[in-house]
Amino acid sequence: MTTAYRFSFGPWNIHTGADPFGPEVRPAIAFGRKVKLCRELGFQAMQFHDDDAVPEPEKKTPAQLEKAAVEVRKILEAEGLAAEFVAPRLWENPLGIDGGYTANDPAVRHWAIERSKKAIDIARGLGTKLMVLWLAREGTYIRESKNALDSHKYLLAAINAMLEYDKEIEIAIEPKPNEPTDHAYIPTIGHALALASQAADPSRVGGLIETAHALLAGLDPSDEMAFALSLGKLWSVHLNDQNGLKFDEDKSFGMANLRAAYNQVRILELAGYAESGRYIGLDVKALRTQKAGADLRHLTNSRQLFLALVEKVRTFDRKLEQQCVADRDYEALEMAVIAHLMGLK
Ligand code: XUL
Ligand code: MN
Repeated sequence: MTTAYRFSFGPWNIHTGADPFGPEVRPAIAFGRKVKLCRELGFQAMQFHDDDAVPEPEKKTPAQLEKAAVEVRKILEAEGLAAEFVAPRLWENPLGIDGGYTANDPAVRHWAIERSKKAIDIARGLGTKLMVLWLAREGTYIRESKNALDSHKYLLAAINAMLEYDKEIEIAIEPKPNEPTDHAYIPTIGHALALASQAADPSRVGGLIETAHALLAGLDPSDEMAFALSLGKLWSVHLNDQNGLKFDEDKSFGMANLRAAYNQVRILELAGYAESGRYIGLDVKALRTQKAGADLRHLTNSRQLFLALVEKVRTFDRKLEQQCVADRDYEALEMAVIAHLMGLK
């Protein structure tokens, strides 16, 4: 088993099982315990929404935010952990009901940028330079309700305001095509990196690709990753899985489509992602049916499967691959991949 990869997850990936149709089914686990579990389960970093780290950021000054975040950093460091990134959580605040950066109300757009600056203050305290933008409600349910031409300008303005506020931070856009909105702006990594190229400092804007989000856009996650990797822009991943076009399931990595999981690992291996020092983030959720005490398997299973697939990629017969490609015998190549995954001789 390789140890070169570094893993992360967020506090929201250990949760009570509440969903839109029912309440909590497992007791909440305190943040301090989650940090300990993070290390015990073999992870090296935690991911944060701004208010995962510091509650009610709007009520605090930059100095207070940074100070509070430094305290969280100490809790992490006591376990040998780092903070991977901070994401401004605009979508849970009533102000952001119709989006933040792309809201029709200029006062809301202003709030969204100010809140994002507060997330940057928190990132400073936590000791990370990486900000993640999941553009949750930046889209529409009713197409005519916003002017999409303006929306894209507003998104760029928000990104530029963040880059201007702190000259060190880097922004990874996490594209997703839908949910909670009907249609989200910036649905794919192509959109994200096109927007990045127009930013005031394009070198500080990249992407984070989540398996399920790419699948919801009808795209192959490994090709989405390859596109970003080829441009040096894959700054994190949210590996998970997704059983077709339905709600964002956040299934354990590889559990719906093992072959697609293998190909995601293959592309990360081909690109030398482990050596880049970037993390393998697992944005997975325990099934609601899991009992308390058995509600961490989604994290351990995903990590274990990832590492097993790294071995599969590394032990695939390269000569056979080259021969199949040279012969243009892709049927043979495909069977060799499946046989390798299944352990057939
Ligand atoms: C939503 C999602 C978020 C982001 C972080 O689908 O994936 O958890 O990863 O804000
Ligand atoms: Mn995610």
